[in-house]
Amino acid sequence: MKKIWTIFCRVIDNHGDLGVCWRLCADLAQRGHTVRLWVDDASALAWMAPQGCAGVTVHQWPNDATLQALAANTSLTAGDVVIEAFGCELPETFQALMVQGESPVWINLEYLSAQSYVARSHGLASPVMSGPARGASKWFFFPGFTPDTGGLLRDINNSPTLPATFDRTAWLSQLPLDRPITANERCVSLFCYEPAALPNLLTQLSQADEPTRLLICPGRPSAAVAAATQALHMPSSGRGQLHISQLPYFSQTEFDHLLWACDFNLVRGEDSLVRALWAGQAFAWHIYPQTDLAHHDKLRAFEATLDMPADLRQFHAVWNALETSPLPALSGATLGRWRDWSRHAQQRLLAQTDLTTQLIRFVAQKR
Ligand code: TRH
Repeated sequence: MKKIWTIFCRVIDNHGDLGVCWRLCADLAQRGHTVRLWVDDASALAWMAPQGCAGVTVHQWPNDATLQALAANTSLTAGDVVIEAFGCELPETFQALMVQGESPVWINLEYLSAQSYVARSHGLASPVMSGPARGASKWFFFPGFTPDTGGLLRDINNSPTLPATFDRTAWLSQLPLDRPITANERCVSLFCYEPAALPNLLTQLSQADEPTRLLICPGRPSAAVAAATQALHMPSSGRGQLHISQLPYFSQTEFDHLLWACDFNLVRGEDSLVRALWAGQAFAWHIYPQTDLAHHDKLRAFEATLDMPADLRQFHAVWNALETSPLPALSGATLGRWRDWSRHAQQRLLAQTDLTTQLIRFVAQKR
């Protein structure tokens, strides 16, 4: 049965909170559900989802007065399902609305991790101990990489995997770049925070046997590359075998195409990691760094769960500053092996039920 879903999202930093929520909203809507997204900063949707999505309405995170007025004047209800993304606290007035009449299923959608606590905690109930919804229960829903977790977002409308019909050359040739990409250049996309090994990567690529086009995403990656080229006294467009080009912000759909088109994708955070897995090209992950270094265990769990090859683990150790040795060399043969591993991981994950399907089933059991 089609349902009304209410999703609350707070943008903590970067683009992943909204990126994940938007993919979920659009996927639910494309399956015929009605979705209301309440978000405190929707500005990134202007480039992430410029066309919007039929069935999804976007609202500014409400204050209590707005909610009270809406409830009084428009008979706003909590809907059938309420998702609190990444532990963002729901407004108290909305919580009060949720306990009037038939209560919606209340889901806390958590961050993605391959660590073992995920399977243990997925689907557990958490009693609400205080506030207007005291006595109600919310349910933990954990995305993950194994069948005993909530799975990964894999939207039904946009093919997340590389289709045979995708024309890589045509797609790359329409990019607004400073210089067209030539047939012999291999393409590497860069979406990262500030990796300490970035100068090492630029130096290595500039001295490699094969020419490389490094395609830099805007924002933090672009700033990090500017700082690294300056420190290396390298021209901002690269030198030797390396040519550096700046990318515009893409929609999520076009961002996926970037990952399909490149020979090696340097991704970060949560959503772009999942999309790199679906793209099935060689990739490496810059994990979101945490001050208590909790991301070290998270990274190792990911490597172990997907049975990552030793030299790619070594690349990750250096790229994520767990080690300070030079990065493994990115030869064509190495990237080819990493691509084979990535496709194997992709096939394994495609055999599992996707997150939205699991979420819909979970909700049906709870209501
Ligand atoms: O931006 P991120 O670093 O987000 C992070 C992580 O989610 C992290 O786990 C979380 O704690 C932190 O945010 C708050 O990386 P991520 O998750 O890959 O999100 C980026 C989103 O931006 C993703 O949905 C893809 C999208 N994107 C585009 O749509 N177009 C673009 O041009 C670019 C560069 C990104």
